[in-house]
Order: sequence, then structure tokens, then C-alpha cells
Amino acid sequence: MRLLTSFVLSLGAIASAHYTFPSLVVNGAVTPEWVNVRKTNNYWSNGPVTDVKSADFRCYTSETQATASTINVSAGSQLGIQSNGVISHPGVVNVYMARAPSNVTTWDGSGNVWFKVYQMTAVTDGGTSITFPAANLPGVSFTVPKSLSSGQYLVRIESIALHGAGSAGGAQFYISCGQINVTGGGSGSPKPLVAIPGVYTGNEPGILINIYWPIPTSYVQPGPAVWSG
Ligand SMILES: *[C@@H]1O[C@H](CO)[C@@H](O)[C@H](O)[C@H]1NC(C)=O
Ligand SMILES: *[C@@H]1O[C@H](CO)[C@@H](O)[C@H](O)[C@H]1NC(C)=O
Ligand SMILES: *[C@@H]1O[C@H](CO)[C@@H](O)[C@H](O)[C@H]1NC(C)=O
Ligand SMILES: [Cu+2]
Repeated sequence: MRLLTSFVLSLGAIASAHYTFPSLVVNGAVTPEWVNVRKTNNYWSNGPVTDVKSADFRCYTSETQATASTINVSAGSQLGIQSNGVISHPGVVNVYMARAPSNVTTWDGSGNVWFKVYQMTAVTDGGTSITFPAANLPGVSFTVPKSLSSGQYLVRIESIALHGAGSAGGAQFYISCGQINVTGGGSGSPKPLVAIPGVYTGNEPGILINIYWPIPTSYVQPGPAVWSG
């Protein structure tokens, strides 16, 4: 009985530990939920995407078909992406951006168009411990590259929860896409460019990994290098 109770309790803890990323932080102000971020399928369940090859791996909007309002962000300024709670699972974060050919509101983000602008990886020390600096943060913040060209972009956060990542398909991806209009930018050429989905197979050492035992001696962040302008 006690075993069953603690099993049910821990299931509850796992479910309530899910999260979404419904807000941006622009000029220090948190935007209202799902205004500048496309409302994701999981806005009510907080559940993750686990299929890295699915269409939902891009912006997770197959059911909502959501678009958003585009918010101005100065190149070189800090842009935050905030969850509806905290990043409650152990794991890592990537942020990708993609430039829309014209109006981002009506753009789906397809093609080899995504570049990585930020990552928060795991910290290892050769096998004694592995820690996850992103865990328990409300969100992340990064500098929009000063040399990024002005224009409209999708900004996609991917928080990769690794507590169940020891078996194939066990990593959980918490994803959302914001819409920003970069102003005062430069003439940089972001690279490398990747397609999402397409960027991962799911077998990467940073996605298919048992973080508990044996303790990993190192950690390889999934995806391309960060472009910072
Ligand atoms: C973005 O900035 C442009 C130029 O300053 C301005 O015309 C536009 O109203 C701004 N958009 C929003 C949503 O504030
Ligand atoms: C972009 O498209 C949306 C939806 O059609 C529209 O409401 C918005 O005014 C357009 N914005 C610009 C800058 O053309
Ligand atoms: C984007 O910013 C430019 C100024 O750099 C402005 O002219 C344009 O109207 C803005 N577009 C949107 C969608 O806010
Ligand atoms: Cu969860």
C-alpha cells in the first residue's frame, strides 16, 4: 500500500512538473502568456514532444494552428524566454532563430533556416557528477546578436529534459516559438543553418543518454554551434 501510494504520488509529481514557455522577456518586461509566443498544443497539459522527427518538433502547434503578435526587439539587447513555472526537470536548453522571408505571422519556419543563438549545457567533471544549470530556472536570457540583420524572426526554445533519456525516445522536449521583429541590426550571416525537424535523429549522445548511472564523464550538447554574430 505504501509502495503504491508513493508510486502514485511520484507519478503526480512527474505530471505536475511539466511546463510550457508562453512568454518572452523584452526590455525586462515579461509579455503576457501566448501573446508573442504561438500557443502550443500542450498549453493545458504542459506535456512534452518526444518525436524529434515530427512536425510538432518545430513549434508544437499542429492542434492550435496558432500564430502570435510580433514584438520589436533591438539587436544587441537581452531577450528572455520564460516558462509558466520553472524548468523543473534536469536537462539542457537550446534557442534557435530563423528569419522569415516576409511576414513571420504567416510563416511556418520550414527549410534549412534555423541557427542556434544560445545554449545552456550540462556540467561534468569526468565522472564524479553531472549538473544541469538550467534546472529550476524560470527561463533563459541571451543577447540577440548585434550583427543580426533587421527583420522578422521565429525564436524557438527547446528545453531538453533528460530524466528519462536513457532509452530511445525518452528525452522530453519542451518547445515554443515566439515572433520578434529585430530592429537596428547589422549584416551578419548566421550559420550553420539547419532544418527543424531534421536537426536531430534522436540518437545523439546528448539526447539518448542515461544521466544517472554510470555518471557521464562528459556531455555533448545537441545541435550546431552557437552563432553569436
Ligand atoms: C515596432 O517598431 C516600429 C518602428 O519603430 C513601430 O512602427 C511599430 O509600431 C512597433 N511595433 C510594435 C508592435 O510595437
Ligand atoms: C502579417 O500577417 C498578419 C496575419 O495575416 C497580419 O495581421 C499582419 O498585419 C501582417 N503584418 C505585416 C507587418 O504585414
Ligand atoms: C519592424 O521594425 C521596423 C523598423 O526596423 C519597422 O519599420 C516595421 O514596421 C516593424 N515590423 C513589425 C512587424 O513590427
Ligand atoms: Cu515533465
